[in-house]
Amino acid sequence: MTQYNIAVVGVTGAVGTRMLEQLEESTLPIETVRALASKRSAGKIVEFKGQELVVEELTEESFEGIDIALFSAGGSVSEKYAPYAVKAGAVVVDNTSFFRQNPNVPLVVPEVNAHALEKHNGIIACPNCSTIQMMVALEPIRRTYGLERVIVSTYQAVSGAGQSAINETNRELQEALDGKALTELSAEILPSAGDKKHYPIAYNALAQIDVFTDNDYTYEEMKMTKETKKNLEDESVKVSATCVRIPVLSAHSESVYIETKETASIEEIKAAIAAFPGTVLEDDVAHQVYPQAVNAVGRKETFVGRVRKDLDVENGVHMWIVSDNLLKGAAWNSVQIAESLHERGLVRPTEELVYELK
Ligand code: 25A
Ligand code: L14
Repeated sequence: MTQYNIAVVGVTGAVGTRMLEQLEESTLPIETVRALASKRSAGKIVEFKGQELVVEELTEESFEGIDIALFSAGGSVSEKYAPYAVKAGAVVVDNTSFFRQNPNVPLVVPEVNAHALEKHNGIIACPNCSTIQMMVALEPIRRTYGLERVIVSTYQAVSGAGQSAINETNRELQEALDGKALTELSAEILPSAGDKKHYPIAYNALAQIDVFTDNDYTYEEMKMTKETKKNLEDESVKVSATCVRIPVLSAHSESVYIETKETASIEEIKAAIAAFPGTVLEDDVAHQVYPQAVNAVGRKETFVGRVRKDLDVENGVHMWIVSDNLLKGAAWNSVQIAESLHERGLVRPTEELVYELK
Protein backbone atom coordinates (compact mmCIF):
# COMPACT_ATOMS: atom_id res chain seq x y z
CA MET A 1 0.00 0.00 0.00
CA THR A 2 1.13 3.57 -0.71
CA GLN A 3 2.70 5.35 2.23
CA TYR A 4 2.99 9.12 2.12
CA ASN A 5 5.84 11.47 2.86
CA ILE A 6 4.30 14.51 4.50
CA ALA A 7 5.77 17.97 5.12
CA VAL A 8 4.43 20.39 7.73
CA VAL A 9 5.44 24.02 7.11
CA GLY A 10 5.26 26.23 10.22
CA VAL A 11 5.47 23.12 12.40
CA THR A 12 6.41 25.00 15.61
CA GLY A 13 3.48 27.42 15.41
CA ALA A 14 0.10 27.33 17.13
CA VAL A 15 -1.50 25.58 14.14
CA GLY A 16 1.56 23.54 13.07
CA THR A 17 1.88 21.76 16.42
CA ARG A 18 -1.78 20.72 16.18
CA MET A 19 -1.19 19.50 12.62
CA LEU A 20 1.38 17.01 13.93
CA GLU A 21 -1.10 15.81 16.58
CA GLN A 22 -3.87 15.42 14.01
CA LEU A 23 -1.52 13.49 11.69
CA GLU A 24 -0.71 11.16 14.61
CA GLU A 25 -4.41 10.41 15.07
CA SER A 26 -5.10 10.21 11.34
CA THR A 27 -5.95 7.14 9.29
CA LEU A 28 -3.54 8.34 6.56
CA PRO A 29 -0.79 5.84 5.75
CA ILE A 30 2.32 7.86 6.66
CA GLU A 31 5.90 6.90 5.80
CA THR A 32 7.74 10.01 7.04
CA VAL A 33 7.02 13.52 8.30
CA ARG A 34 9.34 16.43 7.47
CA ALA A 35 9.19 19.25 10.01
CA LEU A 36 9.76 22.66 8.36
CA ALA A 37 9.84 26.15 9.85
CA SER A 38 11.80 29.38 9.69
CA LYS A 39 15.54 29.59 10.33
CA ARG A 40 14.69 30.76 13.85
CA SER A 41 13.21 27.35 14.68
CA ALA A 42 15.66 25.15 12.73
CA GLY A 43 17.31 22.56 14.98
CA LYS A 44 14.40 22.45 17.45
CA ILE A 45 12.96 19.00 18.17
CA VAL A 46 9.30 18.09 17.67
CA GLU A 47 7.77 14.69 18.37
CA PHE A 48 5.78 12.51 16.02
CA LYS A 49 4.55 9.06 17.11
CA GLY A 50 7.28 8.83 19.74
CA GLN A 51 10.01 9.76 17.28
CA GLU A 52 12.06 12.94 17.49
CA LEU A 53 12.01 15.07 14.34
CA VAL A 54 14.60 17.80 13.85
CA VAL A 55 13.01 20.99 12.49
CA GLU A 56 14.62 22.03 9.18
CA GLU A 57 14.70 25.50 7.66
CA LEU A 58 12.20 25.86 4.82
CA THR A 59 13.86 26.33 1.41
CA GLU A 60 12.80 25.99 -2.22
CA GLU A 61 14.32 22.47 -2.16
CA SER A 62 12.45 21.25 0.95
CA PHE A 63 9.79 19.32 -0.98
CA GLU A 64 11.79 16.68 -2.83
CA GLY A 65 10.04 13.32 -2.35
CA ILE A 66 7.09 14.92 -0.53
CA ASP A 67 3.56 13.74 -1.43
CA ILE A 68 1.49 16.04 0.79
CA ALA A 69 2.57 19.44 2.22
CA LEU A 70 0.52 21.15 4.94
CA PHE A 71 1.22 24.91 5.18
CA SER A 72 0.51 27.20 8.14
CA ALA A 73 3.22 29.84 8.42
CA GLY A 74 1.35 32.89 7.16
CA GLY A 75 0.29 34.06 3.70
CA SER A 76 3.66 35.31 2.47
CA VAL A 77 5.32 31.94 3.19
CA SER A 78 2.59 30.12 1.25
CA GLU A 79 2.81 32.60 -1.62
CA LYS A 80 6.53 31.95 -2.04
CA TYR A 81 6.89 28.24 -1.23
CA ALA A 82 3.61 26.45 -2.06
CA PRO A 83 4.32 26.66 -5.84
CA TYR A 84 7.73 25.02 -5.23
CA ALA A 85 6.01 22.19 -3.36
CA VAL A 86 3.60 21.68 -6.29
CA LYS A 87 6.50 21.79 -8.76
CA ALA A 88 8.23 19.04 -6.76
CA GLY A 89 5.12 16.84 -7.17
CA ALA A 90 3.39 17.39 -3.84
CA VAL A 91 -0.23 18.31 -3.15
CA VAL A 92 -0.42 21.38 -0.89
CA VAL A 93 -3.11 21.93 1.74
CA ASP A 94 -2.80 25.61 2.63
CA ASN A 95 -4.15 27.15 5.82
CA THR A 96 -3.44 30.77 4.94
CA SER A 97 -5.60 33.27 3.08
CA PHE A 98 -3.19 33.66 0.17
CA PHE A 99 -4.70 31.24 -2.39
CA ARG A 100 -8.30 31.10 -1.14
CA GLN A 101 -9.82 33.28 -3.87
CA ASN A 102 -7.59 31.89 -6.66
CA PRO A 103 -9.92 30.32 -9.28
CA ASN A 104 -7.48 27.39 -9.69
CA VAL A 105 -7.75 26.55 -6.00
CA PRO A 106 -10.66 24.69 -4.38
CA LEU A 107 -11.68 26.08 -0.96
CA VAL A 108 -12.68 22.99 0.97
CA VAL A 109 -14.52 21.95 4.11
CA PRO A 110 -14.84 18.19 3.51
CA GLU A 111 -18.36 17.85 5.01
CA VAL A 112 -19.56 20.60 2.65
CA ASN A 113 -17.75 20.31 -0.70
CA ALA A 114 -15.27 17.42 -0.81
CA HIS A 115 -16.33 17.02 -4.48
CA ALA A 116 -14.42 20.23 -5.28
CA LEU A 117 -11.15 18.34 -4.61
CA GLU A 118 -11.59 16.41 -7.88
CA LYS A 119 -10.36 19.30 -10.00
CA HIS A 120 -7.44 20.44 -7.85
CA ASN A 121 -4.29 21.85 -9.45
CA GLY A 122 -1.88 20.98 -6.68
CA ILE A 123 -3.10 23.47 -4.05
CA ILE A 124 -6.21 23.14 -1.89
CA ALA A 125 -7.08 26.01 0.47
CA CYS A 126 -8.60 25.72 3.91
CA PRO A 127 -11.07 28.53 4.69
CA ASN A 128 -10.62 30.92 7.59
CA CYS A 129 -11.34 29.34 10.99
CA SER A 130 -14.44 31.50 11.62
CA THR A 131 -15.87 30.55 8.23
CA ILE A 132 -15.22 26.80 8.58
CA GLN A 133 -17.23 26.33 11.77
CA MET A 134 -20.09 28.41 10.38
CA MET A 135 -20.12 26.29 7.19
CA VAL A 136 -20.40 22.95 9.00
CA ALA A 137 -23.29 24.29 11.05
CA LEU A 138 -25.17 25.94 8.14
CA GLU A 139 -24.67 23.36 5.37
CA PRO A 140 -27.24 20.87 6.78
CA ILE A 141 -29.82 23.67 6.89
CA ARG A 142 -28.89 25.02 3.44
CA ARG A 143 -29.16 21.57 1.81
CA THR A 144 -32.80 21.12 2.76
CA TYR A 145 -34.22 24.62 3.25
CA GLY A 146 -31.90 26.90 1.22
CA LEU A 147 -29.98 29.88 2.58
CA GLU A 148 -30.94 33.46 1.77
CA ARG A 149 -28.77 35.49 4.14
CA VAL A 150 -26.36 35.26 7.08
CA ILE A 151 -25.51 37.91 9.68
CA VAL A 152 -22.75 36.82 12.06
CA SER A 153 -20.95 38.32 15.05
CA THR A 154 -17.89 36.44 16.25
CA TYR A 155 -16.26 36.14 19.67
CA GLN A 156 -12.79 34.97 18.60
CA ALA A 157 -9.96 33.42 20.58
CA VAL A 158 -6.48 34.93 20.51
CA SER A 159 -4.75 31.74 19.30
CA GLY A 160 -5.95 32.53 15.78
CA ALA A 161 -3.24 35.19 15.71
CA GLY A 162 -0.52 32.63 16.54
CA GLN A 163 1.55 31.60 19.54
CA SER A 164 2.89 35.12 20.06
CA ALA A 165 -0.66 36.46 20.59
CA ILE A 166 -1.31 33.73 23.18
CA ASN A 167 1.86 34.78 25.00
CA GLU A 168 0.87 38.46 24.86
CA THR A 169 -2.59 37.73 26.32
CA ASN A 170 -1.21 35.65 29.20
CA ARG A 171 1.36 38.31 30.03
CA GLU A 172 -1.29 41.08 30.11
CA LEU A 173 -3.67 39.01 32.25
CA GLN A 174 -0.89 38.30 34.76
CA GLU A 175 0.14 41.97 34.89
CA ALA A 176 -3.48 42.98 35.44
CA LEU A 177 -3.87 40.44 38.25
CA ASP A 178 -0.65 41.80 39.74
CA GLY A 179 -2.34 45.19 40.00
CA LYS A 180 -1.42 47.08 36.83
CA ALA A 181 -4.22 49.36 35.56
CA LEU A 182 -5.93 47.89 32.49
CA THR A 183 -5.37 51.08 30.51
CA GLU A 184 -1.64 50.95 31.35
CA LEU A 185 -1.03 47.50 29.84
CA SER A 186 1.17 47.43 26.75
CA ALA A 187 0.49 45.48 23.54
CA GLU A 188 2.60 44.76 20.44
CA ILE A 189 0.51 42.28 18.44
CA LEU A 190 -3.27 42.46 18.88
CA PRO A 191 -5.62 43.49 17.41
CA SER A 192 -3.50 42.93 14.30
CA ALA A 193 0.27 42.48 14.02
CA GLY A 194 0.16 44.26 10.67
CA ASP A 195 -1.56 47.44 11.89
CA LYS A 196 -0.08 50.61 13.40
CA LYS A 197 -1.77 50.70 16.81
CA HIS A 198 -1.97 47.87 19.33
CA TYR A 199 -4.43 47.53 22.22
CA PRO A 200 -4.46 45.26 25.26
CA ILE A 201 -6.88 42.32 25.12
CA ALA A 202 -6.87 41.54 28.87
CA TYR A 203 -10.45 41.95 30.21
CA ASN A 204 -11.29 43.65 26.93
CA ALA A 205 -13.19 43.06 23.67
CA LEU A 206 -11.69 44.40 20.43
CA ALA A 207 -13.90 44.95 17.38
CA GLN A 208 -11.00 44.47 14.99
CA ILE A 209 -9.46 41.26 13.62
CA ASP A 210 -6.94 41.78 10.81
CA VAL A 211 -6.66 45.26 9.23
CA PHE A 212 -9.48 47.41 7.82
CA THR A 213 -10.43 47.39 4.14
CA ASP A 214 -11.72 50.42 2.23
CA ASN A 215 -15.40 49.58 2.87
CA ASP A 216 -14.85 49.87 6.66
CA TYR A 217 -15.14 46.12 7.19
CA THR A 218 -11.98 44.29 8.31
CA TYR A 219 -10.26 41.65 6.17
CA GLU A 220 -11.42 38.99 8.62
CA GLU A 221 -15.03 40.11 8.06
CA MET A 222 -14.63 40.24 4.28
CA LYS A 223 -12.98 36.79 4.35
CA MET A 224 -16.12 35.42 6.03
CA THR A 225 -18.28 36.97 3.30
CA LYS A 226 -16.21 35.84 0.31
CA GLU A 227 -15.23 32.43 1.64
CA THR A 228 -18.84 31.53 2.54
CA LYS A 229 -19.91 32.23 -1.06
CA LYS A 230 -17.02 30.24 -2.52
CA ASN A 231 -17.32 27.30 -0.14
CA LEU A 232 -21.10 27.02 -0.66
CA GLU A 233 -20.66 27.64 -4.42
CA ASP A 234 -23.40 30.27 -4.19
CA GLU A 235 -22.56 33.91 -4.95
CA SER A 236 -26.16 34.96 -4.19
CA VAL A 237 -26.12 34.17 -0.46
CA LYS A 238 -25.97 37.45 1.49
CA VAL A 239 -23.30 37.51 4.24
CA SER A 240 -22.27 40.31 6.63
CA ALA A 241 -19.90 39.78 9.55
CA THR A 242 -18.66 41.64 12.62
CA CYS A 243 -15.52 39.99 14.01
CA VAL A 244 -14.53 40.60 17.62
CA ARG A 245 -11.55 39.37 19.64
CA ILE A 246 -12.14 38.36 23.25
CA PRO A 247 -9.64 37.16 25.89
CA VAL A 248 -10.27 33.45 25.30
CA LEU A 249 -7.20 31.37 24.35
CA SER A 250 -8.82 28.78 22.09
CA ALA A 251 -12.23 28.11 20.49
CA HIS A 252 -14.22 30.70 18.58
CA SER A 253 -17.87 31.40 19.41
CA GLU A 254 -20.33 32.92 16.94
CA SER A 255 -23.80 34.42 17.18
CA VAL A 256 -25.34 33.64 13.79
CA TYR A 257 -28.63 34.85 12.32
CA ILE A 258 -29.84 33.22 9.12
CA GLU A 259 -32.82 33.48 6.83
CA THR A 260 -33.72 30.27 5.00
CA LYS A 261 -35.44 30.17 1.59
CA GLU A 262 -38.08 27.62 2.69
CA THR A 263 -39.85 27.86 6.00
CA ALA A 264 -38.69 25.23 8.50
CA SER A 265 -39.69 24.51 12.06
CA ILE A 266 -37.07 24.76 14.80
CA GLU A 267 -37.43 20.99 15.35
CA GLU A 268 -36.60 20.38 11.67
CA ILE A 269 -33.58 22.70 11.81
CA LYS A 270 -32.27 21.05 14.97
CA ALA A 271 -32.75 17.57 13.49
CA ALA A 272 -30.80 18.56 10.36
CA ILE A 273 -27.90 19.90 12.45
CA ALA A 274 -27.88 16.84 14.74
CA ALA A 275 -27.79 14.42 11.78
CA PHE A 276 -24.88 16.14 9.98
CA PRO A 277 -21.32 14.75 10.25
CA GLY A 278 -19.00 17.00 12.23
CA THR A 279 -21.71 18.92 14.09
CA VAL A 280 -23.05 18.26 17.58
CA LEU A 281 -26.37 19.74 18.69
CA GLU A 282 -25.98 20.95 22.28
CA ASP A 283 -29.29 22.61 22.92
CA ASP A 284 -31.35 22.00 26.04
CA VAL A 285 -32.08 25.35 27.62
CA ALA A 286 -34.38 23.78 30.20
CA HIS A 287 -31.20 22.28 31.66
CA GLN A 288 -28.97 25.27 30.73
CA VAL A 289 -27.17 23.25 28.04
CA TYR A 290 -25.52 25.23 25.24
CA PRO A 291 -22.05 25.21 23.62
CA GLN A 292 -19.13 26.69 25.56
CA ALA A 293 -15.63 27.51 24.33
CA VAL A 294 -13.90 25.69 27.20
CA ASN A 295 -15.70 22.46 26.36
CA ALA A 296 -14.89 22.69 22.64
CA VAL A 297 -11.11 22.92 23.13
CA GLY A 298 -9.39 19.76 21.92
CA ARG A 299 -12.51 18.53 20.07
CA LYS A 300 -12.82 18.17 16.30
CA GLU A 301 -16.58 18.78 16.15
CA THR A 302 -18.52 22.02 15.83
CA PHE A 303 -21.09 22.57 18.58
CA VAL A 304 -24.43 24.28 17.90
CA GLY A 305 -27.02 25.47 20.39
CA ARG A 306 -29.45 28.26 21.35
CA VAL A 307 -31.32 27.48 18.10
CA ARG A 308 -34.44 29.64 18.07
CA LYS A 309 -36.88 31.46 15.78
CA ASP A 310 -36.51 35.14 15.10
CA LEU A 311 -39.31 37.03 16.80
CA ASP A 312 -40.34 38.94 13.66
CA VAL A 313 -39.02 37.28 10.51
CA GLU A 314 -40.79 34.04 9.53
CA ASN A 315 -37.73 32.32 8.03
CA GLY A 316 -35.27 33.87 10.51
CA VAL A 317 -33.30 31.63 12.88
CA HIS A 318 -30.67 32.47 15.52
CA MET A 319 -28.00 30.11 16.83
CA TRP A 320 -24.71 29.92 18.77
CA ILE A 321 -21.83 28.06 17.07
CA VAL A 322 -18.61 27.07 18.89
CA SER A 323 -15.54 25.15 17.70
CA ASP A 324 -11.81 24.82 18.39
CA ASN A 325 -10.28 27.32 15.94
CA LEU A 326 -6.97 25.45 15.91
CA LEU A 327 -8.62 22.07 15.13
CA LYS A 328 -11.69 22.20 12.85
CA GLY A 329 -10.72 25.80 12.13
CA ALA A 330 -7.24 24.85 10.97
CA ALA A 331 -5.21 21.69 11.72
CA TRP A 332 -8.04 19.11 11.67
CA ASN A 333 -9.68 20.57 8.56
CA SER A 334 -6.27 20.39 6.80
CA VAL A 335 -5.60 16.78 7.81
CA GLN A 336 -9.20 15.88 6.97
CA ILE A 337 -8.66 17.31 3.47
CA ALA A 338 -5.52 15.15 3.15
CA GLU A 339 -7.59 12.10 4.19
CA SER A 340 -10.27 12.97 1.59
CA LEU A 341 -7.58 13.35 -1.10
CA HIS A 342 -6.22 9.92 -0.18
CA GLU A 343 -9.68 8.28 -0.17
CA ARG A 344 -10.40 9.73 -3.62
CA GLY A 345 -7.03 8.77 -5.12
CA LEU A 346 -6.15 12.45 -5.62
CA VAL A 347 -2.70 12.51 -3.99
CA ARG A 348 -0.71 12.82 -7.20
CA PRO A 349 1.72 15.21 -8.90
CA THR A 350 0.22 18.04 -10.96
CA GLU A 351 1.19 17.99 -14.63
CA GLU A 352 1.03 21.69 -15.45
CA LEU A 353 2.20 24.30 -12.91
CA VAL A 354 -0.46 27.05 -12.89
CA TYR A 355 1.19 29.10 -10.11
CA GLU A 356 3.94 31.67 -10.36
CA LEU A 357 7.40 30.73 -9.00
CA LYS A 358 8.91 33.64 -7.07
O1 25A B 1 -1.83 36.10 6.17
P1 25A B 1 -2.59 34.93 6.61
O2 25A B 1 -2.28 33.72 5.84
O3 25A B 1 -4.05 35.17 6.67
O4 25A B 1 -2.13 34.56 8.07
C1 25A B 1 -2.14 35.50 9.10
C2 25A B 1 -2.01 34.87 10.42
O5 25A B 1 -3.04 33.92 10.60
C3 25A B 1 -2.55 32.72 11.14
C4 25A B 1 -1.08 32.68 10.90
O6 25A B 1 -0.45 32.21 12.07
C5 25A B 1 -0.72 34.14 10.67
O7 25A B 1 -0.20 34.69 11.85
N1 25A B 1 -3.31 31.70 10.50
C6 25A B 1 -3.34 31.36 9.20
N2 25A B 1 -4.24 30.44 8.98
C7 25A B 1 -4.82 30.19 10.18
C8 25A B 1 -5.86 29.35 10.60
N3 25A B 1 -6.53 28.58 9.76
C9 25A B 1 -4.21 30.97 11.14
N4 25A B 1 -4.56 30.94 12.40
C10 25A B 1 -5.53 30.10 12.75
N5 25A B 1 -6.17 29.35 11.90
P2 25A B 1 0.45 30.90 12.15
O8 25A B 1 0.74 30.66 13.54
O9 25A B 1 -0.15 29.81 11.36
O10 25A B 1 1.80 31.22 11.31
C11 25A B 1 2.37 32.51 11.17
C12 25A B 1 3.40 32.66 12.25
O11 25A B 1 4.68 32.94 11.78
C13 25A B 1 5.38 33.38 12.96
N6 25A B 1 6.14 34.55 12.67
C14 25A B 1 5.72 35.82 12.71
N7 25A B 1 6.71 36.67 12.40
C15 25A B 1 7.77 35.90 12.17
C16 25A B 1 7.41 34.55 12.36
N8 25A B 1 8.25 33.56 12.19
C17 25A B 1 9.52 33.85 11.84
N9 25A B 1 9.95 35.12 11.64
C18 25A B 1 9.11 36.16 11.80
N10 25A B 1 9.53 37.42 11.61
C19 25A B 1 4.38 33.73 13.99
O12 25A B 1 4.11 32.84 15.00
C20 25A B 1 3.14 33.83 13.14
O13 25A B 1 2.03 33.78 13.94
P3 25A B 1 4.83 31.51 15.43
O14 25A B 1 6.01 31.85 16.25
O15 25A B 1 3.69 30.73 16.07
O16 25A B 1 5.34 30.81 14.10
C21 25A B 1 4.55 29.88 13.46
C22 25A B 1 5.43 28.95 12.62
O17 25A B 1 5.70 29.51 11.31
C23 25A B 1 7.09 29.40 11.01
N11 25A B 1 7.51 30.40 10.05
C24 25A B 1 7.36 31.71 10.10
N12 25A B 1 7.95 32.30 9.06
C25 25A B 1 8.51 31.31 8.33
C26 25A B 1 8.20 30.09 8.94
N13 25A B 1 8.61 28.93 8.43
C27 25A B 1 9.33 28.95 7.30
N14 25A B 1 9.69 30.09 6.66
C28 25A B 1 9.30 31.28 7.14
N15 25A B 1 9.66 32.41 6.50
C29 25A B 1 7.74 29.56 12.34
O18 25A B 1 9.02 29.04 12.40
C30 25A B 1 6.82 28.74 13.21
O19 25A B 1 7.13 27.37 13.08
O1 L14 C 1 -7.29 34.03 7.50
O2 L14 C 1 -6.13 36.50 13.84
O3 L14 C 1 -7.11 32.06 8.32
O4 L14 C 1 -7.60 35.08 14.54
C1 L14 C 1 -7.35 33.14 10.81
C2 L14 C 1 -7.04 33.63 12.18
C3 L14 C 1 -6.53 35.26 9.86
C4 L14 C 1 -6.22 35.74 11.26
C5 L14 C 1 -7.02 33.27 8.44
C6 L14 C 1 -6.93 35.59 13.64
C7 L14 C 1 -6.53 33.77 9.76
C8 L14 C 1 -7.14 35.10 12.25
